[in-house]
Amino acid sequence: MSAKITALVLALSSASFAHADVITQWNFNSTPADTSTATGSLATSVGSGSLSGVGGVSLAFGSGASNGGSSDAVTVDDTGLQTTGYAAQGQGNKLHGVQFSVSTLGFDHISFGYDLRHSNTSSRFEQVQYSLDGVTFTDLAGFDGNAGDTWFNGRTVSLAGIAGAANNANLSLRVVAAFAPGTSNYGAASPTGTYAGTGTWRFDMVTFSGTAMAAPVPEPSSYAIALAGLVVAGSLARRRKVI
Ligand SMILES: [Ca+2]
Ligand SMILES: [Ca+2]
Repeated sequence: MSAKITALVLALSSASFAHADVITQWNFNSTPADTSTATGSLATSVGSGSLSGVGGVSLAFGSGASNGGSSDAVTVDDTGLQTTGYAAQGQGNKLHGVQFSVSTLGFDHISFGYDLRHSNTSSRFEQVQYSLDGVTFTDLAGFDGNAGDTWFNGRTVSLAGIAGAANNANLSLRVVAAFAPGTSNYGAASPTGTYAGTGTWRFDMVTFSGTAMAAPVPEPSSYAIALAGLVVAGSLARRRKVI
């Protein structure tokens, strides 16, 4: 195989193994860093997007490093998004939490991830929901935060199988407090705790990832023509050497 053909084959191979890119991320840290984890930023740290409390949940800041810490690599002034003001026991199932909205234009194989610290009295169960239009939300995955004052890092859900999540100008994900499965009540994160709407969830490293959509791929017949052309060129070159 000539060097030209080898190069072309390698180029075609690498195109089909594109890696995931971070589309948007929030690390909630102050920019520039200051001396207080009680101050932070709601602005994205990578890409663009917006966030908001859902169902009257209030937003503030708290340490991203306490209680074992989030996955944030920052060691000085690591802040998380502190949330509280959740529903009273037995009320508002899946209606209180935080919403994150981004554009995934130009990306497919979308995934969503976050770190979450549950306080002792916060809801043990999280429901992740998605919306393709910012209006109608659908359950996607649930998680169990079965310990209080504890970070659960690397929560990840894939939207690769959700038609319309890719290349979407208005994709929204919500993480909301959910009743314990099969019941009409919230569970407390701490096995010895009692749920209260004043409990807190603290987010960090909220991340949308995806794979950059390739430019239109040439038809296989185009590859064949290109390869044939190189083979002919290669054989002509060899003939000239023989002569
Ligand atoms: Ca700060
Ligand atoms: Ca942080």
